Amino acid sequence: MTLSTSDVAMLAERLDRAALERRAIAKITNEFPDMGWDDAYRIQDALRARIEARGADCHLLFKAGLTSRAKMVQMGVSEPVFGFLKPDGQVSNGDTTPATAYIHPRVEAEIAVRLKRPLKGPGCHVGDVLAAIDEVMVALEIIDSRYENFNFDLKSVIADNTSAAGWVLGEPVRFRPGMDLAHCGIVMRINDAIVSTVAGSAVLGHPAVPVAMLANLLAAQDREIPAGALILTGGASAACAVKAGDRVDLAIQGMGALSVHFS
Ligand code: OOG
Ligand code: MG
Repeated sequence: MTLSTSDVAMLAERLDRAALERRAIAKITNEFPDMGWDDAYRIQDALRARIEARGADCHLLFKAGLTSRAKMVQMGVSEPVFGFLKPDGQVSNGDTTPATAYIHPRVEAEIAVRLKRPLKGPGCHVGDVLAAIDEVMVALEIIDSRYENFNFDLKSVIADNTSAAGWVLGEPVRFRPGMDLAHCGIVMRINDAIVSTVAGSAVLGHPAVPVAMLANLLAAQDREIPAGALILTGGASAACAVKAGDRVDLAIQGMGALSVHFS
């Protein structure tokens, strides 16, 4: 831990403003190269406190990111990160969202899970996660880094709440034993052209793995993933830039499909 409480507050405000004003900023590690991992999550927590002070309730909305090899290669990093989703970022399935609501939006094909019971680490593993999943959903995350040219390192992106901006969910599907989240096919199309075909196992071998990692990370702060939590498990393939006029369709075997349009 190297940042003072006032630096943490100042950086959270800088990132919050950049998002509100849709203006990209330099990555914060340029100015604070010695900041620690704990500092990065302290800034993210301060950012969440600012957003919740405006009336949003984020306590059931979690996301993992950089959980597939394709995403890690695309962003030049080697470890997953965790953040939260903003309630007002949700776009209904089939709806239109203005491209101007973002700085430089990209879409990601993800599997989302909803828990029926809490998950508490340390020692949380895939078996615990599978026993706790109530529903699974097709999910499209609309990420939007607050950093210029989507250029960041892990600490900067954690502080920036892992580029969280928008999200779209398909219809919830009851999770049944035997439902295979690793070998299900995932197909994303933009304007009818296939941009990715991948399987659930692209996400750390199984999308339940990042959920267990999140429970274990929260345990270090004596927190848990509560019952009822929604978790986006991370892009299974590289993120794709989108612009006004684009239509995105995402289908996952056994879970259904969703679509969203950018105006
Ligand atoms: C960081 C967030 C990544 C995912 O699903 O991998 C993420 C980024 O790539 O901007 O949400
Ligand atoms: Mg994502």
